[in-house]
Amino acid sequence: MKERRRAEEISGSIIRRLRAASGDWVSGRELGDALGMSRAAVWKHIMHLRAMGYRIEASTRLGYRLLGPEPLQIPEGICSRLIMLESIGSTNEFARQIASESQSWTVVIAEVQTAGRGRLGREWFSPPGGIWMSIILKPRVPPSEAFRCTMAASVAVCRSLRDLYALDARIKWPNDVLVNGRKICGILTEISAELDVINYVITGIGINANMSASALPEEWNATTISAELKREISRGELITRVLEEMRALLESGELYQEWAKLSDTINRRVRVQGFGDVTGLAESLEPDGALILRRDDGERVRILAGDCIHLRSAEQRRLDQRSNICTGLRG
Ligand code: BT5
Repeated sequence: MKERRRAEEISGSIIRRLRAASGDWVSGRELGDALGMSRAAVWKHIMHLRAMGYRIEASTRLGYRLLGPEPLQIPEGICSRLIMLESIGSTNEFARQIASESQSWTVVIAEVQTAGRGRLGREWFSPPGGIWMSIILKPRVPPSEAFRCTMAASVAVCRSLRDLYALDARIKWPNDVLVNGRKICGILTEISAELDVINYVITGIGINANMSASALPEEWNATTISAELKREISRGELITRVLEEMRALLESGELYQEWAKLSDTINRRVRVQGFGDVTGLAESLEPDGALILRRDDGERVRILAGDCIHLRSAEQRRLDQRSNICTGLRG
């Protein structure tokens, strides 16, 4: 454990030095001298950084240089405090540790997460180039309304992706943003509360921004902004827009309506797993975040949380089969 932490510190220090050179070369000897290690040891750390997703060019004559991603530029005053980290286990975990003594709208952003997490302890892959951020909020609402933070984050991400890049972003209940049916963003809201008051809420937002889609396993059915647009974007601009939108949405009386409007889940056949396993038609969404599902036997159920799989409708399956037959004939 100690060794791993030491290795992480060295990697962080190499990245800081490469970043300070703004894309220029830094020799292996210079890095070795600064860190008190051999050039061979520096090379080992460079390999480790590459495995984490950093794009580092190496030349035996010139040394090393960092290729993208661009440093984040976020205007001051967008939040009460902005903490930018090179590498951290999880921004949500970091935020949790400082939450009690932090003001509402403290934002933590990391270039890389080494133990990024999804819901129920699942792993969240967080290489360089993505947007990994957590927002500490202290809303004066009962704990049952904490879901509004997830709502606001998902609507803010959708609107930003639509307005800035004309991407057809939609919300998959309860906490994903999809583009062309593929996951581009995941949201994890964690809360500390008494029975009737919220101490704090931490809303973690992970957006696959400037990352190659090939780094994401096919079975995740995921995509990235740069893969959709075939170009890289300014992450600073996107973060700024998401935070502005989110703040306005949390204060607006239209949040639930906007959230329901952007839903990709309504009117689909879905399977929801969590507390039980239910299949049926997603009929509507309620202001507290619940999904109303009509089961195949006609009974309506109200579900507050779970993993939702969009199933293809019988009609869609028929169309797909027909097009397969057509392709077969052509082939
Ligand atoms: C989520 O969980 O979608 C919530 C993700 C929240 C990530 C943010 S990043 C900043 C903050 N700090 C953290 O530590 N977390 C938050 P869930 O619905 O449980 O989805 C997790 C599943 O998505 C995994 O089991 C994988 O199948 C898949 N997955 C993992 N990494 C992914 C990625 N980068 N893009 C798309 N899918 C991914």
